[in-house]
Amino acid sequence: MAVVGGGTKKILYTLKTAAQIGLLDSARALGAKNTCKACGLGMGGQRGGMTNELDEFPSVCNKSIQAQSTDIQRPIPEAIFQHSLEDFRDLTAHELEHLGRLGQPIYKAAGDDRYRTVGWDWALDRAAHGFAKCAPERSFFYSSGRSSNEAGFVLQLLARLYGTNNVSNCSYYCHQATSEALANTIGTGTSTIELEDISGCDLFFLVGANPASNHPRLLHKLIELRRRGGKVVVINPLKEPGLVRFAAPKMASSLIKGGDEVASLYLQPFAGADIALFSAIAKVLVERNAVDETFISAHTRDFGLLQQHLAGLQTSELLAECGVSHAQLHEVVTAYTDSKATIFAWGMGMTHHCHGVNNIEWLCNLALLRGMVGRRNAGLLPLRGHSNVQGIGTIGVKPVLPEQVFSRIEERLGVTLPREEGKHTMASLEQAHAGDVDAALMMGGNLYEATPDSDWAAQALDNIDFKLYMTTTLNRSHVTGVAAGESLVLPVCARDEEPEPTTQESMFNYVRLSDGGINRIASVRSEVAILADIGARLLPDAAIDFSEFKQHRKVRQAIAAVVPGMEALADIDVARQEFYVGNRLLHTPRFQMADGRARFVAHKGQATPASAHLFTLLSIRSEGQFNSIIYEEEDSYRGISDRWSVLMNVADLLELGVAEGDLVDVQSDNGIMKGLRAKCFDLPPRCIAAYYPEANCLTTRALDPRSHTPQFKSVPVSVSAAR
Ligand SMILES: Nc1nc2c(c(=O)[nH]1)N[C@H]1C(S)=C(S)[C@@H](COP(=O)(O)OP(=O)(O)OC[C@H]3O[C@@H](n4cnc5c(=O)[nH]c(N)nc54)[C@H](O)[C@@H]3O)O[C@H]1N2
Ligand SMILES: Nc1nc2c(c(=O)[nH]1)N[C@H]1C(S)=C(S)[C@@H](COP(=O)(O)OP(=O)(O)OC[C@H]3O[C@@H](n4cnc5c(=O)[nH]c(N)nc54)[C@H](O)[C@@H]3O)O[C@H]1N2
Ligand code: SF4
Ligand SMILES: [Mo]
Repeated sequence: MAVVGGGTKKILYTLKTAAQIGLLDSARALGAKNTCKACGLGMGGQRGGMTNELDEFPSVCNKSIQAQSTDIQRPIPEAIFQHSLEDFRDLTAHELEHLGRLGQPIYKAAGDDRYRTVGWDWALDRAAHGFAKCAPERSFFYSSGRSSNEAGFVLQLLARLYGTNNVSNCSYYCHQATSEALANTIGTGTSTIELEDISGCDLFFLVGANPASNHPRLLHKLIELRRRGGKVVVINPLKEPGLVRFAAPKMASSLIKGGDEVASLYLQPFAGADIALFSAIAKVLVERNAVDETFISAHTRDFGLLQQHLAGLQTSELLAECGVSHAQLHEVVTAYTDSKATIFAWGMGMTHHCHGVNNIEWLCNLALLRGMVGRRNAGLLPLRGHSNVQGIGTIGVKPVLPEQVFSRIEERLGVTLPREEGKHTMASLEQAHAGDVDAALMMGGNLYEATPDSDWAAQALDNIDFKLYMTTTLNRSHVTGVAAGESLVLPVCARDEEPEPTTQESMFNYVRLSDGGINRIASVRSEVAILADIGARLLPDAAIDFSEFKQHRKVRQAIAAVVPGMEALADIDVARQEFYVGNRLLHTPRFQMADGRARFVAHKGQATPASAHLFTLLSIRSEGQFNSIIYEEEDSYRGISDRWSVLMNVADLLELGVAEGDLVDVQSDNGIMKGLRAKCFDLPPRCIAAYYPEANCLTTRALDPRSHTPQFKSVPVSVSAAR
């Protein structure tokens, strides 16, 4: 097969002439006993295919099928790698992902302009060499949330025995604010409810999330809730069409009538102004004596502080700050006081702000005020992103291990771990940008496109001498920010191809077992085996025999021995018994705080810092993407056919003299997006929305000081008609 020169998109031309693109058997994939790879809601596992933990079946989910679609591709033909990095960078994210599966290790030497395929033995030696020649404190290890508990555990142990706690995961771009806030208020860091509790609640607050696209099966639950007379309150600046009405594919009755109503009440505060709204709700609850005094005095502390704080606020000022009317405030408070069992759920609209932790502490305040945490059918539900992001955190892929896990690893595995505090994701990239990182391992994910301030991110990554990626398909990180240093990319099995079973934890704290076992591409390897092989080469004298960890059961036994609540993992492959992580679900008000009481926290809303930019940009996801993986251009629920679009309020369009469909430029302190197609949308004035990851050329590196999460959803920008 010849590599064809000339013109753009040469690689695609090569592929076309080779006619090699094709799909491998997909029918088996959908029926097999594996956890759904896409979102954190959790589906499949030992119940099979699309069944959930309540045995609800069948419930086809578009996202799950999309996630399979890139895994079941044929391997990328070897000749493609004769192309230069520049050719690869010409491709769109969609084209890169759809070149096929990475079938063999590829390597690029420092300064070279292209990858070449290499053998496994050579690649593993090189991987170990890349870390052996650097000082551990000048390295970091990152994992996305698609990898298994087993791979995550071996990754963090490898890093720590090598000598660094610089171990982080994508939750530092995602739900870290949730973990911080919940630890500070109720003493645990995850959902207090299980899926079944949604079947028993009568009110559901859905704040800063768009599950119609991002957690599709949640919509069935919300429609069921509406049908039994319950209410859904949506709080979101953007009027999401999929949260107004939704046609649930599982429900024939829903499809026939053209969809069901989802939101009973839709509040649209200004972006980033939610705390003003939450404060107003809390103030009215207190003024109306509609708080649960018995619960507050028996199970909480610091209510006095909150009362004092609320007394100093004016309701009308709070409403002016968030742009919600008195009538709507009255409606939401009435819905809440009428409810006997309320659930609060939230997503990235809460966490992607410099006050992300404060936002979530306020949601906790609202729940605690009416005793809605620590009982059946009521509680707190963070809507997690990746299908195993919660598990990756539970088993220790984080910069600071809980003291108990740390000491148990040392005692029970007979090793000594480093004591220095590890760095979170952005801190490691800052270190890289300063030229102080020599080696990095990235298991899954797409750090370049996930990070704010794209040019800066590329530079930070390019400053790392040796980069090791583990992936199923190619993405922009493998071809951007790799020009200067050495880069090695290893092809891994997808979840259903794992040679041995693996486990995953859902956002309801439910641990599933995936059988794996489908052999699509013989030359790819399991993440656990790769890490164990690197461990054996890099740390031959370690107190742990990494080769033993190639047996996933051995890894699970180690996790069960050191992570409290995970004991049932030890024999899950024999018992085939999926389980809830211990001490997480809160069906009684016993909080894991020193005094057993949950805590109220009183923060002011965030004053918007003065800026020359008059608009605030929210970066959002479309129906046709999973993070940086773009499956299709179209965003069906929002009726947008082109990702290079910007959603704007009609008054702003008029003021700029721009008609719907015209092109506009959006500029921040970091960059510019030129020629975005204006789409008239129902969102507050001066607030605009554009798609992530493209919008990361505009986002800034401002972080929430408490969770270190970038403010992806409140970026100061200017908008003008395209020149
Ligand atoms: N199809 C699909 N599914 C996915 C993903 C995907 O990319 N595609 N990604 C996965 C991942 S990793 C994650 S984390 C989740 C993300 O799922 P979501 O949490 O739903 O994430 P987003 O779409 O980024 O943003 C959610 C909503 O926040 C709103 N919002 C923005 N700013 C504010 C604000 O200041 N206040 C309030 N109240 N709302 C605000 C936006 O309008 C948007 O509707 O989805 C997971 N599932
Ligand atoms: N502006 C802006 N930026 C954001 C966000 C936003 O809303 N706005 N959202 C943030 C959020 S919530 C998140 S979670 C991050 C996402 O950040 P990441 O998790 O780092 O990125 P993804 O795009 O999910 O990674 C997709 C890649 O994972 C690899 N992959 C897929 N499956 C597997 C597998 O089974 N094993 C391995 N080893 N690799 C696999 C493939 O290379 C695929 O291209 O982005 C963050 N960045
Ligand atoms: S809702 Fe999430 S976990 Fe369930 S099938 Fe869809 S993508 Fe998978
Ligand atoms: Mo996420």
